[in-house]
Parts: sequence; C-alpha cells; structure tokens
Amino acid sequence: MSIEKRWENGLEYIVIENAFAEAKIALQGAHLFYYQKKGESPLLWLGDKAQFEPGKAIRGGVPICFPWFGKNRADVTLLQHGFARNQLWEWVSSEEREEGSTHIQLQLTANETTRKVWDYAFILQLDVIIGSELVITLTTTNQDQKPFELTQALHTYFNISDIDTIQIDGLDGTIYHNNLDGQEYSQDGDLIINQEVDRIYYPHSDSTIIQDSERTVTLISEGVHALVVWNPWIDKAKAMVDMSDEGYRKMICLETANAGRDIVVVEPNGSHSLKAIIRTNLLK
Ligand code: TA6
Repeated sequence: MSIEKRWENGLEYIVIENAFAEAKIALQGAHLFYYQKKGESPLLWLGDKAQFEPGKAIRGGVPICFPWFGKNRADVTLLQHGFARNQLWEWVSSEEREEGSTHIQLQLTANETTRKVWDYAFILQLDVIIGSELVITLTTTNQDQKPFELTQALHTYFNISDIDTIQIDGLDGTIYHNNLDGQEYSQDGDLIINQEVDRIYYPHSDSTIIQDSERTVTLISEGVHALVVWNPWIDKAKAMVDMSDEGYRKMICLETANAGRDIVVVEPNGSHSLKAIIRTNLLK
C-alpha cells in the first residue's frame, strides 16, 4: 500500500506499509528516512532535530551522496556529497510483489541546477524493496557523449541501542583511510566506537555486521570497494544543529560507497549500480 503524504512545509513523502514492514521515502533526495520491520525497533536512525526543510538534506535515514562523495575535489565550495540528496526526484513506480514486499522506484535526471555544477546528461534511479529485508539499489546511466567519473554512497544511518554497546564485525585486517588525519591504517580486530570515527575502509568481504544488544544487522554491499564508517562523537554532535548533543550515542553510519580510491568511470550509454542489502536478526 503506497500513499503520498505531505509535511506542512510542503516536503512530500511516500508511506509504504505491507505485511513485513513500514517505510517512508521523501521525494526530496529519494530519501528513505524510515524503515521498521514488524516486531522490531526502527532500523534507521533519524535525528530528533532533523529539519525537513526544502533544499536541506534530512539528517538520518539513507542520504544519497552523488555525483561526488565528501567535498568536490575540483571545487570545495560546492555542496558536500553532491546535489542528489537536495534535488526533487520523480516517483516513477510502486509495485506490490508476489511475496508481499513493495518495490518503489524513483529517478533524477540532469536539470539546469545539476548542469551548473556537473555538466553531464544522466539518469539516476533508486530502487527500494521494502520486505523482510531492505534492498536499496542506486543505478547511474550515462546519457552523455563523454564518460564521467563518479564517487557516491548510500550514507546509511543505523539506529543502535547505544554506542558503548555495539561492535562492528567484518573489517578485521582491512586497510582504511582515516579522514581525521589523512593517514592509512589496518583495522586490528572488530571495531569498537569510542571516539570520533570518519574512515573509508576497503573491505575484503561484502558483509559488515553490527552486533547490538537486541539484534544483529548485516549490511551486504555490492558494486563497491569501499565502506565508510562515521560517528561524529561528542564535539561534532554538539556542533550539528540537526543532531542532539547525545544523538551520536544512538547512531552509526555504515555507508556502501564508491569513495576514496574507489572511483567509478561510466562510459556513454553505460551504467553502474551499487546496492545495499540489509538484514536483521533478533537475538533471543
Ligand atoms: O560519511 C562521513 C562524512 O563524510 C563525514 O565527514 C561527515 O561530514 C558526514 O559525512 C556528514 O556529512 P553531511 O554533509 O551530511 O553533514
């Protein structure tokens, strides 16, 4: 069942409810900001001070970073993480699938605003399947006459019981770039978050697991060679208007990404997809 709703400030979002879960996707940024399986806590963290303002990315859920991740290397004054999450996307289709999940497709194409900062013709499609697992696929098609480079991410904010409780498995022995000091390191053992973390990992496996008190969350990433892990910690959380001072305790970002040295080149008429498959398992 998909119905469209509208906030009082005019931002529209889609509400999806089916036998497995409920989800909400804002048309601005094709921003999935809520997903809750029946009988479980919400999977995605959403800032209690998140601002649902036209043109401003929602703090939480799954922001789409496109066509660059982080600062634009050619012009650092451009919007961090690109324009996709601030643009109004077209709601293309909704489909109830036979096993009861729901498939929603949204798309963004080049317009006057995007061409000012990135002068290419493209189709960007987001396919979200809301079921017993959450599957998010971001596909770029190059409609231009020349190839273009991409860095991008599904910047997923996961809702957790407490930052002191969780550990992240699957990164042991993985090389990572630490954005805080610009150095590279090797991850020693499972990852515990006890400080600001802003890292681009280059994992050996496609699976990363959040071990939490009530459940494990498994993120399977496809079409990428990088995984970004971010928690702002105390000082950065205090400095963010759309995150409460304690908000950092309830979230961890694990981001399926073509980022850092994982740069994608899409040829004319070519396409590239990245995918996040998210499964949860309740602990007895
Ligand atoms: O994904 C990590 C990161 O690049 C951090 O450096 C931090 O800036 C975060 O993204 C949030 O970025 P935003 O532009 O959404 O505030």
